[in-house]
Amino acid sequence: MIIKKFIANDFKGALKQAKKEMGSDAIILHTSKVRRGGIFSFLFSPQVEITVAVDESLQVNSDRLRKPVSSTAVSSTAAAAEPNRPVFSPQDANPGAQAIAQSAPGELLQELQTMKNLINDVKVKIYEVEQIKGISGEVQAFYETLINNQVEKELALKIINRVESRLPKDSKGDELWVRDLCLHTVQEYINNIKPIELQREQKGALVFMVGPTGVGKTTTIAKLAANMSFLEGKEVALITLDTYRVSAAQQLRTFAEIIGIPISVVFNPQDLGEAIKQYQEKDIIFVDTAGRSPYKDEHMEELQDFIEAANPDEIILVLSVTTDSSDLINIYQQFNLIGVDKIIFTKLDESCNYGRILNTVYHIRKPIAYLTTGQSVPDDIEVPDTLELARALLREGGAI
Ligand SMILES: Nc1nc2c(ncn2[C@@H]2O[C@H](COP(=O)(O)OP(=O)(O)OP(=O)(O)O)[C@@H](O)[C@H]2O)c(=O)[nH]1
Ligand SMILES: [Mg+2]
Repeated sequence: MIIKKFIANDFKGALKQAKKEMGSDAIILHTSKVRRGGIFSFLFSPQVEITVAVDESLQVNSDRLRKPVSSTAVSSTAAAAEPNRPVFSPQDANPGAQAIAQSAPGELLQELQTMKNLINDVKVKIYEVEQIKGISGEVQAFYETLINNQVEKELALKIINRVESRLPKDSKGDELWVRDLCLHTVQEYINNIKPIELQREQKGALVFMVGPTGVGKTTTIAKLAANMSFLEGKEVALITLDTYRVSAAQQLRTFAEIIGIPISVVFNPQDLGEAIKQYQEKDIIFVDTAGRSPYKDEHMEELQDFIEAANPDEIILVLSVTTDSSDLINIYQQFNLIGVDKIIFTKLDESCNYGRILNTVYHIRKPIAYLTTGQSVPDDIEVPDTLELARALLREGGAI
């Protein structure tokens, strides 16, 4: 395998150079923006650098007319890519190897671990390269952007494979076509949007807001209650089960007073039924729960007791996008033991990692109800616009 870097003023130029020198089987491994050197570098916009790989055996077999690749090409992962050649053989060892052998066992183990990780990285990269082989350059560039926006590799590969299979042959080099198709395909993965919808004749709709500590449950209830009350003219009531901290119940009480809606503080499941009955004529009752660790059985059992006593119409799990994808999925799985109908993602203003939203909904397959984008009540909440979200996922730096 031969790996080489190409720099040009834009992606198209770099890709053209790469294709010319490396052939059309070349695969883009990485795309980045680089600044020119020199004291006046700030006067110029950054250039685009692409790292491209080509499988030599494939080159010889499939395109005999192609010009030979220049001898300056970097051939760093070549050994790993050849199946019959050991990835690390004594002959290849650098002069430092003997010194390593003489060092303390702890250091040696650490060195071995580093090598193991390196080999693993190379294996993953080769798998990735195998997967995107044959995919047109423009689509590969979107793969890089998805990865940079924290979309999982497996999912990003799925998306670009779907795009490639839909791309008409005569549109392969057409950047606008490819972009539209990518947008449309990403949108398909995030199109399950279900905000709270109250039926005209329905009264006393009961909505529980659950989730880990500090994700924004109380603030989100305040935003929804205010918007439903002021903008939609709905009758709203609040119940809080968060009696662990004096300030918690007070926080929601203050919002309720400002909005001008009733609120009850409930201490145990037995009293919850009474409170709900009291608000049966309201259009909607929001129940705020205490932020609990999803990994503590006693916390989840307590929440379950409240939910069994109330039998809510909807349980909405509130998740913050400042949490890692794998944690988001684990948290969901724990709360889903009680039952989760929808998700609200909060704090989009604090993170550009929208890939986490895509990863999470891809794995859990539950609808998104709302996104929240700041601390302001009631403004910083919205029903997701899937096109905007897809655009953010396909944009370098990703902000909506
Ligand atoms: N930046 C940002 N901050 C938010 C957002 N939503 C809530 N917050 C802030 O996050 C902090 C915690 O919000 P709460 O609403 O108290 O969170 P909670 O989930 O009710 O917390 P507990 O009840 O303690 O579990 C507060 O400072 C909120 O202002 C958001 O969309 N963006
Ligand atoms: Mg709270």
